[in-house]
Amino acid sequence: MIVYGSSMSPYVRKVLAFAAEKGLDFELKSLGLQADDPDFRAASPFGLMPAFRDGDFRLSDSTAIVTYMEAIKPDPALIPAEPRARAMTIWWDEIADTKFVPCMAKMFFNRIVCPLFLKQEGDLAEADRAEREDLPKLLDFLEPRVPESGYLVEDRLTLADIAIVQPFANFGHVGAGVDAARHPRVAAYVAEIQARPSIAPWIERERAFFAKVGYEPNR
Ligand SMILES: N[C@@H](CCC(=O)N[C@@H](CS)C(=O)NCC(=O)O)C(=O)O
Repeated sequence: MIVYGSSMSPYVRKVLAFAAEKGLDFELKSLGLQADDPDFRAASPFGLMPAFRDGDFRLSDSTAIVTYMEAIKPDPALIPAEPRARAMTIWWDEIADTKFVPCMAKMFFNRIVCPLFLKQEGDLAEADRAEREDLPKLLDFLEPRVPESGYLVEDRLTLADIAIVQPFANFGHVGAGVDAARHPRVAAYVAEIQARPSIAPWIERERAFFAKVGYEPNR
């Protein structure tokens, strides 16, 4: 199995973490945004990462890819079978992809992607506004929904947790950490899930990259 993309993308890191939690054997083919690699393009017609290949089967979109992984290797179950738990898991995945990631992207794109990869000035005002106005609203939403168990669905690890914590790694990269005094449950929850061996090494690798290129969050 091949996953195409960069772990810096929360969508890609979600797939990498999911595959690792499943114990699937995969290789990451590292690519930048809109890469023209023909294998990547064959799997991702719109040029979005992650893309995926298993033999002659090609696919893109993180949720589609993890759905395939769940079907070919049901154990351990990361997308529950029980109807309500299953629906809630997909809901959390969607919240991650359509609420948390777009908020994070305003900061990550303008503070990191623009200066570091595109060699152009980012819209720092937009990044600051997202951090000041959008992020606290999302954290206020999440704070009362983090259960005592430390898992969002079925009191055990599911795709819901794997998806929701990914943008938080990028929040960290851009210097927008969670204030544990204001959002203590979120802070503890994110730290716990991110520490899993399926996730932590990717974040470490990204931090090492930023340290190597001398990146300091530009705010
Ligand atoms: N819904 C897709 C979103 C994928 C996506 O937007 N990936 C971004 C990177 S985080 C990308 O490849 N962007 C390149 C572009 O927009 O041209 C998924 O879940 O995989």
